[in-house]
Amino acid sequence: MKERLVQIESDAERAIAQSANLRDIEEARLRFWGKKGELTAVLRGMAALTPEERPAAGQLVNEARARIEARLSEAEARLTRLALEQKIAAETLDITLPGKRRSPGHKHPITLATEAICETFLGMGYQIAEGPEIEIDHFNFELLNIPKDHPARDTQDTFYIDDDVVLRTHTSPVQVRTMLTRPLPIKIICPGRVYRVDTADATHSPVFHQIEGLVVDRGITMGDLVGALSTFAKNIFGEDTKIRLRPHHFQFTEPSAEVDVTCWECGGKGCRLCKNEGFIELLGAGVVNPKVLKMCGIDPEVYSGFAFGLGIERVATCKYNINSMRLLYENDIRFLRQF
Ligand code: FA5
Repeated sequence: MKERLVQIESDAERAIAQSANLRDIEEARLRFWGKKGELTAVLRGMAALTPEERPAAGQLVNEARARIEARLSEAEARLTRLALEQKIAAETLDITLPGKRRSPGHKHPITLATEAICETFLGMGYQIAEGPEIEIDHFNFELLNIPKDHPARDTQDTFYIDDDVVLRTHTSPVQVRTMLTRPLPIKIICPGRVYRVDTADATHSPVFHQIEGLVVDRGITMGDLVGALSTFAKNIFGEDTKIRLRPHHFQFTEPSAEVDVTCWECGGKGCRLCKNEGFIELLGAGVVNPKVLKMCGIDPEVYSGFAFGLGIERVATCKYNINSMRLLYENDIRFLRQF
């Protein structure tokens, strides 16, 4: 039996030394230690020994088993390390390969124009107010002195959700919401999206953006409106820009005006861009109608105000010399990259 054990141990040593991977080790373990393994057979053979022979034989088998097991474990650890090293080597990143270039996005011209306009008014002490795009008829029309069936509604026909709920046609309902909720004096602007049943063309879109302005305090006059709008126009279009007010009609301002700025292309001399007018129309404005103040709970004998509403797309197309509003919505990357 002793010779047999020496033989098994030397076979095991050779098998372990020849193992190239973990599977070989596992096979070696089975060969000596499995159910039909060589060492297992020797152990079974001990049943044939006499009780006196058994302890010494058992010790021999145990010692051989411990040595073989130690070699197996050591080889297993070495081959595991080797397998890991090979895996790491195979997965090494090739940092010399050129990377994928990601082009960083940038702001859309409508956002750029909105930010420029807001910054100008924030610099003059205005605060930003907000209102919902889904508005009730009461705020969008009625409290702005545009009763149901009034012809003034025709120019701002919109998408009705039901008889009383509309997609807002202008940012003016935020005037009403502000007057009903904020303490006086009021000095706000409100940028936002608005909706109208307008056919898309070079100067119109059914969904567009406006910025509303509202100032209510004691002693506010048309002069304050002119001052605020000239500062705005100079900041956005350049120091030499002048504004011109043409009489107009809005139900919620009295008097009302449409406000033009001198054409930045020709400086007011007249050219193709301004259709020889020297001016380009930008917004609607006026002194807040006392009726509106009253409907919003403000005493028109004590307080007065001015309001204006400008189309952001109009400012963007003017400021960045874009000849059609449609380009702002097509999301053509070649166009957008220019800003
Ligand atoms: C109004 O919307 C008034 N709420 C403005 C106002 C506010 C007047 C406060 C007085 C006091 P109007 O419909 O003119 O007015 O629109 C204002 C601006 O929005 C226009 O000058 C134009 O620049 C822009 N605009 C109007 N319709 C469209 C459209 N379909 N697409 C793009 N811009 C438009």
